[in-house]
Amino acid sequence: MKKDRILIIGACGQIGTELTMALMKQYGPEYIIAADILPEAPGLKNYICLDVLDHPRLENVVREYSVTQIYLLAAMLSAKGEMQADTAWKLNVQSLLSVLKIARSNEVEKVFWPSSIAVFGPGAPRYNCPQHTAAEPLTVYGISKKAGEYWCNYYFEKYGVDVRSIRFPGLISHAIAPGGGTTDYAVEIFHGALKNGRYDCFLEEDNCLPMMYMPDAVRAILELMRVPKEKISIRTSYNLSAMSFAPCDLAAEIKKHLPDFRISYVPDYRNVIARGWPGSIKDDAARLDWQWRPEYDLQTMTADMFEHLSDKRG
Ligand code: AKB
Repeated sequence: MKKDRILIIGACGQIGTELTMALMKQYGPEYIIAADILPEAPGLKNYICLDVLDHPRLENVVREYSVTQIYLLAAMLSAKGEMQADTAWKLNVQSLLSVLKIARSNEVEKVFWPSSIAVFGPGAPRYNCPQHTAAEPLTVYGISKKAGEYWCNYYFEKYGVDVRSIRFPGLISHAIAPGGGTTDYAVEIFHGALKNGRYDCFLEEDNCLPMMYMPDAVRAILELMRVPKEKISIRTSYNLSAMSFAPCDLAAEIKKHLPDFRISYVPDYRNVIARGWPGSIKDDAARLDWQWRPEYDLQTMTADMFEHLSDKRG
């Protein structure tokens, strides 16, 4: 049987850092090609510096390493995307089109690409937002993810490219800080709490959003990529849910660990972006098609974050 060779584009980013480790464990480090825009990534075997917008070089890498699976994680997130609209659009959509074309004309068997709750806009139900509903994104990032979802569906329907996708909520990780997202407060707050005992939150206290702890997100990707093709009923992108909370809920949970923790609210333009997104998500299709179940809730995620971050601080 042919061995899988996995190319991870954006291996040093928020999802990539932990997903690369998990894929190395699953397949063996020799089968993983980790790529990112950074000149080097100490500790990553088979690391290559790659600009995902360089189509000919990307295709050469896929051919040279006989890549069978591509995980495309390079993207510009919602908050930063509003500041750099053209760059965000180009990076988020052009990279996907490039990967889909390369997958189609080479022997790439599967592609993974993350979408986001940012595809939804104010027209979607605020709570228990279903898989199929009005998706009227108001950010460049959201528009790029919505367009990307339909490109995935198009390449599957028209050319049979086996591309799989998840609409992620805000992701929380102790391993790496996110950059440029609207949900980043949920990570920054832990660092603020441990370093200064306080945090100035850029969302209003009751601005509820769907969130997920990174170990659940990584497991979701691994599970989705293992599911037999015929079980996958959604070829745009699957809704996925784990927990939903507002900044005041997270602050209250943090106080259980650090009773003197103080939070203040200084909402900025990111608060407006978050108000346009659903506060919670229904993920019946993922539960039915590939038996998705989250493991972490607000309590267990918070405890685990403190355990890891406190270890790092010694
Ligand atoms: C962001 O805040 O932009 C991302 C997302 C919800 O996709 N974390």
